[in-house]
Amino acid sequence: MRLPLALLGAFAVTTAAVPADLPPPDKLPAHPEMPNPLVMRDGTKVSTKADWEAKRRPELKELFEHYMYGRFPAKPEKVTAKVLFEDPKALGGKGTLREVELTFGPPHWPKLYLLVAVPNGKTPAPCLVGPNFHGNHAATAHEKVRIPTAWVPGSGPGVAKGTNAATADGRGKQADTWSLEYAVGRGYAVATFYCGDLQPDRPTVREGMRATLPERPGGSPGDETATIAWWAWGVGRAVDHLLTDRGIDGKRLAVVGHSRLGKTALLAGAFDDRIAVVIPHQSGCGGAGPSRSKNDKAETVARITKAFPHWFCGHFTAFGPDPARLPFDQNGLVAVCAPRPVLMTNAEDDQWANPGGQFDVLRAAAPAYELYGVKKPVVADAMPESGKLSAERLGYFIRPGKHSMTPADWTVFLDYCDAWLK
Ligand code: GTR
Repeated sequence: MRLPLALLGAFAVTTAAVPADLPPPDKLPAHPEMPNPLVMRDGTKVSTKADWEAKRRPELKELFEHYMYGRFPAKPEKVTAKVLFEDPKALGGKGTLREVELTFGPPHWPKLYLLVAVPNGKTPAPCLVGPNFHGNHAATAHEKVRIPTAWVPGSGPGVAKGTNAATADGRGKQADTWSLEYAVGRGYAVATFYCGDLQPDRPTVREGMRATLPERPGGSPGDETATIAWWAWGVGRAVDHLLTDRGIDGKRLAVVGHSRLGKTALLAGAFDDRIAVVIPHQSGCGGAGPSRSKNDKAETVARITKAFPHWFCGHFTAFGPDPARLPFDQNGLVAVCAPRPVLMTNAEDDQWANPGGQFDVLRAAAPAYELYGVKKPVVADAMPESGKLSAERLGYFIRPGKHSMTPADWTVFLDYCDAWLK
């Protein structure tokens, strides 16, 4: 059942109803190890694909909504698109670049601006879609690309000191991060949007999509839709549009995101079955990294909920002192993606994102894939060697270097997509 939360004119954001009997975090039993995704709350183990799909998978999704990301908003009734510009000879003549304004609510709601690069002469093309940190204008120097008017992080390219306003100085400064020209050269479309247009990345202000929810007396309830869930929902709106774009093959969509947006990519993939391949890049805690971390250099639930309380719902903060009480770990979220391919990509110097813990998560998600008859979802018991892509259905990659999304990472994303989408 889906319940309306905000009724504004003809539009409503609805979110899933969560069973009333879910105990508060401190009343949950502790599981020191990552829980088996196939074991139901009542202790029964599902052993068929039918029971997984009808019982355990929906239960897991509800648990993730209630205790971690907040209620996942439903699809809006309608998404309208207005093309802001189109250049058929962009990206060194290899691609068509367009920017589309997506509206899905009344005029005062945020809009999503989707930058779409499509390879010329190779359509309908598979497409990687994902949110960006600083604005579409940073992903390409193309002068027609819109500069965000919403709040942007002060650390972004072309943002003057002491301001949170994007400027034309940022144009193309993160072209490598999105590698649009390279991707179209390999026959892939790429679609990206600035996450802050939907939900600015700051904790204290009630703005963006969050402001469309009714204020509740006593503050936000523990399961209110949090920032990462709004970003992931935005990926779904981009997908709504991409499915109407004749240049794009809607059956071959991959979601990609870096770091906090990698957490977003995993959640988006888990909650939107239209996405065929899921690539959380260096996503760490709250993404593909385990909440029950055994790596003392990695980010913990306590640290992340203190620094970024708005990324998760209120209940998640309560698990900081004792993550063993979580009724799931991130292997459960990967399991929700089954049988679709998931690739975790990492860097050796980025221990904060817990590359080793992510490999454990990958392995602990395998039982759900096995229900679909996938024989060896993960390549091996040990982490693949550095620089070598393991392109299994539960794929893994680690390279030398640090926390960043680089052209070399795009080579790996697209090699993996070649294996699963070509
Ligand atoms: C860090 C945060 C990480 C990661 C990263 C990023 O400060 O601790 O969880 O999300 O930011 O998004 O770049």
